[in-house]
Amino acid sequence: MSELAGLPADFYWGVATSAYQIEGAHDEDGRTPSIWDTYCRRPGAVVNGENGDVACDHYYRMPADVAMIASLGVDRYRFSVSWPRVQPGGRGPVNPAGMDFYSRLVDTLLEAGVAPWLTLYHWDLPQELEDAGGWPERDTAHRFAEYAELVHDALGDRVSTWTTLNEPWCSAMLGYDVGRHAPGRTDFADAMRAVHHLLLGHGLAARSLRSRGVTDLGITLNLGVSTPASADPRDVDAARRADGLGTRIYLDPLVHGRYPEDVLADIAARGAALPVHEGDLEVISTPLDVVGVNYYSSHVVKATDDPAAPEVVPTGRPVTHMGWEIVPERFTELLLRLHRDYGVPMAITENGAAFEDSADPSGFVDDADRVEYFRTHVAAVAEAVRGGADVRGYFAWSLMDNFEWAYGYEKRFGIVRVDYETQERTLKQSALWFRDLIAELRAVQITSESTS
Ligand code: IFM
Repeated sequence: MSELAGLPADFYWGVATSAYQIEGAHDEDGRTPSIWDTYCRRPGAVVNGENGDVACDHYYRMPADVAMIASLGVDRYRFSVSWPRVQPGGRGPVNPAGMDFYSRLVDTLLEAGVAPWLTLYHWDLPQELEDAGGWPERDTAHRFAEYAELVHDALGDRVSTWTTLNEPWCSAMLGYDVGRHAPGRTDFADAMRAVHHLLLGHGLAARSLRSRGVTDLGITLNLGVSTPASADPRDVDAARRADGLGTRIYLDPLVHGRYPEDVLADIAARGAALPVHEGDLEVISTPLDVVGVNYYSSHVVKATDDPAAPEVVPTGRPVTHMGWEIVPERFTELLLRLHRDYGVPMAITENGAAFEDSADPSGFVDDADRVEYFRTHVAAVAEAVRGGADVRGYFAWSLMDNFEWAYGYEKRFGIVRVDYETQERTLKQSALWFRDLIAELRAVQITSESTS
């Protein structure tokens, strides 16, 4: 408990999921395909040819899932809305049946005493918008803002926390440059256009939500620390580039209203550009109430002959089932750096780990490795808070095992085990640990309030 000293009394705890990873019901009640439905059908794209057609069947098991969330004692639940479920095709009127699912979800959460934290976009772009060019097209940003308004019309009376995008780096780079995520395109110039239009879409939606009275508004970024492998100026430059395309290209325009000059130069050297129009940066820098930080790992990078492709050097630290090194101390470093360079309030909107779980006959998983991951990372957050970082809450990724994108169902991030044959949920040791941690912290707070 002492390693958590310094966390404010109103620090909030939650669990997180996203629509495509858990909902299933992929073609029901008027939902149309997203880019992920299409990508999953591309041979070889996803491990074992898996997809989110059924996933955790959350669409039909939502009431029981919310009861399970509430049983953990969390303050908040972070979920995302599936755009093609509530606005099939990405244009036109709302689909009442699809929106009704989220309305019921929000009501059920509120009745259970859990505050909803809504993310508008966790990667499931309606396929029709991709067919029209996807995020490299400017119009997609406008479609996104319109979609945000539809969702706010329906849920704005009950949801107070709104996140526009989840991890735009993944949408742009994995989706349009590397091709390991939907839509699976491989063109760096398109990826750069996507970066700008994702940010523009965020800004347009943020403006609109603000004008409707939203006062708890943010964006979520996946961030880490890039450390040079040596003092060799080439390695130092490789780390600068990684940080430029991973962190500063998002946070500089969002917070300071400008793209970093060195990053623009790197992009230009690769024959690409950010398609910035007059006034865009003003829109993109609409003030934020919270920056969501998703942290999993950090990298040591070494230059190669191709400046665009630095090598990630293993440091020998233990890794998760994703092969990601476990480096909680870099989490502290990251949060302190974000505080120093951007000065924004933050929440940890995702943190967690996949491990090779083995369930006993009752379905229980004694995931000591995951507990240790959470323990050290929550402690790293507290250390950053003691160092001055303004971090307001922490969400474990993920509530339950789910569809891990190109890895299918092979990688399990849940604190709750899902048996995909029966859809049975079983709390893992990490869920019990998380539940007890929250309860203990509350008890300490209540005791200190009553004695002060
Ligand atoms: O499962 C993903 C999530 O959808 C976005 N952040 C990273 C997680 C683990 O890869």
